[in-house]
Amino acid sequence: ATAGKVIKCKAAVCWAPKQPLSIEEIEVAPPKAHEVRIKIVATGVCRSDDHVLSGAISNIKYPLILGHEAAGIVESVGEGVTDLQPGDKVIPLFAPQCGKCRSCVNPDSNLCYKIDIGKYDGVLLDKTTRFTCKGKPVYNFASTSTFTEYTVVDDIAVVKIHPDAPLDKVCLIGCAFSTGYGSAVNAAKVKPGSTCAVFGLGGVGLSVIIGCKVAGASRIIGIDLNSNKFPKAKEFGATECINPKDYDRPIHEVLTAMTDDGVDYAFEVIGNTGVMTSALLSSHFGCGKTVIVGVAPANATMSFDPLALLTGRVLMGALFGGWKSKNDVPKLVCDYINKKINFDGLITHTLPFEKINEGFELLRKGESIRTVLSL
Ligand code: COD
Ligand code: ZN
Ligand code: ZN
Repeated sequence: ATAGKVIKCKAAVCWAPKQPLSIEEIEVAPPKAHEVRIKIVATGVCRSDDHVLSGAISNIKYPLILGHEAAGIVESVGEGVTDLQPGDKVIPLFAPQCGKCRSCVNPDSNLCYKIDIGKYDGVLLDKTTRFTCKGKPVYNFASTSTFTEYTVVDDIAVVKIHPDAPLDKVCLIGCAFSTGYGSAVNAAKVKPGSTCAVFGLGGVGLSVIIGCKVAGASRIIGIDLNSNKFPKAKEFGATECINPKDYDRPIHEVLTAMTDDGVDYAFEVIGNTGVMTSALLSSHFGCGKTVIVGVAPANATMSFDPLALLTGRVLMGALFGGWKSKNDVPKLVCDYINKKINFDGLITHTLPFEKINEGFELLRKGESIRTVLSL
């Protein structure tokens, strides 16, 4: 009944940084060719959304609708959309997969050229947006914009998932879980019996721990400045947790002493360039691998003695856990349904969509791992 028509609905509009999101009535235009209109059912509150709210991302365009970790149901599709139909359960993809660009055709890369993160053009592929509020266009965020009852995305930025999937849980496959878990099993390729160090025990860091455990690591050391994060980390599989504040020497020295000259795999899941160097130096000089998962502030640089790499260490990064989103997200959903993976414990809070600002407060106070908003 709504197909082909403009939908009026509620959305959390970000008019400017450093102020609460405001729940507004917006208009959502019908999907154009190769676009999909989705009814969002559940969406998580992620640190990256908060980075925009805090003003940390300078090249973003306002007003916009944030949110990129979600699950929903297709309301209608534009011309030429062949892989989706109304009623399908879906997950929007902030890391799209066009299937045609140099990265998409390379089996070893997942960084599709059509990704908007970093560029922050804030529009769909046709360079316009489907949202308006109070007569003004409202920009998209991360190809997805999920803090709204309805959104429109390009068909390369959404994928159909199994009809049995619980949307209020699998929304985390849209960001936190996949990013962390894939960093361990895909990017680092953690081996059985190995020793891992995970710096930062937020939702993404805990998902790295889940991945290390599934991969068979025998020691998983969690590192965080907030010791309140330790019980949860241990629940997910950390064998030890340490707080840098409890030591008067650099944390990489503590770790190398604990691990017979360094860990096999180190993960930076904070976005702090100093911690990135610590992670690198915590890894074994001859065979350690370090994966950067956190996004550092704009213009930040990392510095270290290149000898650190010359002796055999590997330093790499991965976005969205290295997953090719359209191919891999449905498989991760099936792994969840079949209980091969579980991340329910990441969801510490659930709130109605209207309380979205409370969700951000919980994240800022360090009280929540993930808040899932229901629409
Ligand atoms: N040393 C040790 N621990 C620290 C330090 C420090 N110097 N600073 C902060 N911490 C701890 C905090 O106490 C907290 O527990 C943890 O680090 C960070 O957790 P959260 O809850 O703030 O963040 P997450 O887990 O939700 O996400 C963190 C990322 C940095 C991974 C995230 O913001 C990010 O960059 N994501 C990956 C990039 C990406 O894919 N972006 C696109 C969509 S998200
Ligand atoms: Zn995210
Ligand atoms: Zn591509």
